Amino acid sequence: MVYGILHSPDYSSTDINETGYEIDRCLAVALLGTQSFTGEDTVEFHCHGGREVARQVLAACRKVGARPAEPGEFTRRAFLNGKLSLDQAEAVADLIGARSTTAARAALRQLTGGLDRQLRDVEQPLLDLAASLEGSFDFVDEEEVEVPGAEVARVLTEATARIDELLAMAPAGRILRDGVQVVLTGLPNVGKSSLFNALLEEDRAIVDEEAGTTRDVVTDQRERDGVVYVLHDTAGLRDEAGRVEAKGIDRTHRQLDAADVVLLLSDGTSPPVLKCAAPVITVATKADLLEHAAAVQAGTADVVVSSRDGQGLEELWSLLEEQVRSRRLDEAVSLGVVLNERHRHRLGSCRAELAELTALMTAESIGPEVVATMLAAILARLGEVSGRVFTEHLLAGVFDRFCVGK
Ligand SMILES: Nc1nc2c(ncn2[C@@H]2O[C@H](COP(=O)(O)OP(=O)(O)OP(=O)(O)O)[C@@H](O)[C@H]2O)c(=O)[nH]1
Ligand SMILES: [Mg+2]
Repeated sequence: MVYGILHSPDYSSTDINETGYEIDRCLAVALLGTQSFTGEDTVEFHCHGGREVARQVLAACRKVGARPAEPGEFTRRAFLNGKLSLDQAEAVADLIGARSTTAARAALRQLTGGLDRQLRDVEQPLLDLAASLEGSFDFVDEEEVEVPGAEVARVLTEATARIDELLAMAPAGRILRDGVQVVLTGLPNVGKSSLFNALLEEDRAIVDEEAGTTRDVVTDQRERDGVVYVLHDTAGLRDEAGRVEAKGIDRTHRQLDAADVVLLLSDGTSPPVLKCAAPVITVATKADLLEHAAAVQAGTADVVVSSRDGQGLEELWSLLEEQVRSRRLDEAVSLGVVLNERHRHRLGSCRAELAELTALMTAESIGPEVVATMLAAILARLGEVSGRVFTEHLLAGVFDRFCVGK
């Protein structure tokens, strides 16, 4: 580590005014050998902030042969030099992009090997089995090395169960990365925008007594206990809507398809029948106005709220938090397993291939060679998740989403 004067590169004399000029007084840190992030020799300049100094330092580096790094190049080099597995490299991007304290904590756990450890737990028994099978047909003439079918079946079942455990944490991964998608829906005028504002504690969406006020989807987010909730206020659902409102209602339906949780609001009138995959929390609104008939109807709702005086809002948050807990968020964070679409897809294929092999073994007696070949394919697929097996195409898909300098 050196503190000193950084000169422009054409400086070659003790008299700085002769051929070069002083750019900054800064700290230079040389990280030599394999201890750096990338595992290669690295020099860092810690200069004073501000665009001009940084620009000049970069220009000076370029003059002596340096070039700007490609997006994700540092992390790609770290991966290629064996400093990180592929899922750890992805955790770097997740850590940078983290939108909440919980997401950052989970990404850091993944970066320190969370998912990698879980993957090794799936992989190791399969590798051991592959080795025993290899033995069983290598030494067939010399000594009897038999791998009983029951043992093969046990290892396959165990691997399938472990993959299922990981896949069950996929929704948590998405929530950590993108937040919990909460869609408010119901008939026009039931108080969706009012509740949206109340949950955000901000006067964000237009509220009016006229039905059909909200046309477009209005989205905003807030963090609660380290989790990001992305709330979507939508156009009220009704059949007799005008042209523009009908377009808004189309958007409501699209939003419902992408929801993690739906809040179905009603202010005493019967709520519309919804077709959506996400769990629905029924919310009786305008509790401060409830008359007897409405109050009876409210009794069938999951929660009764008033955006005006705030009653029921904490209870509603508790129901939302319950939904998050059911997606195994705590477990994903503590294990450092933040699955993305790539992991999910490949683990899903692995699982399907394991099921195919298990079914084949049950249906007919197949030789150890066939099992070994299928096992090798499954291990290769698993290796793609961690990056122990990779192609240039796979790496491009991962590192292209990084920003420059990471
Ligand atoms: N007293 C009372 N009035 C409410 C409450 N929530 C909403 N309102 C009123 O109900 C009317 C409709 O509220 P909005 O929040 O605009 O309803 P919306 O469901 O978003 O309506 P659209 O966007 O038209 O579908 C407004 O006049 C609000 O002031 C509440 O909790 N208590
Ligand atoms: Mg509205």
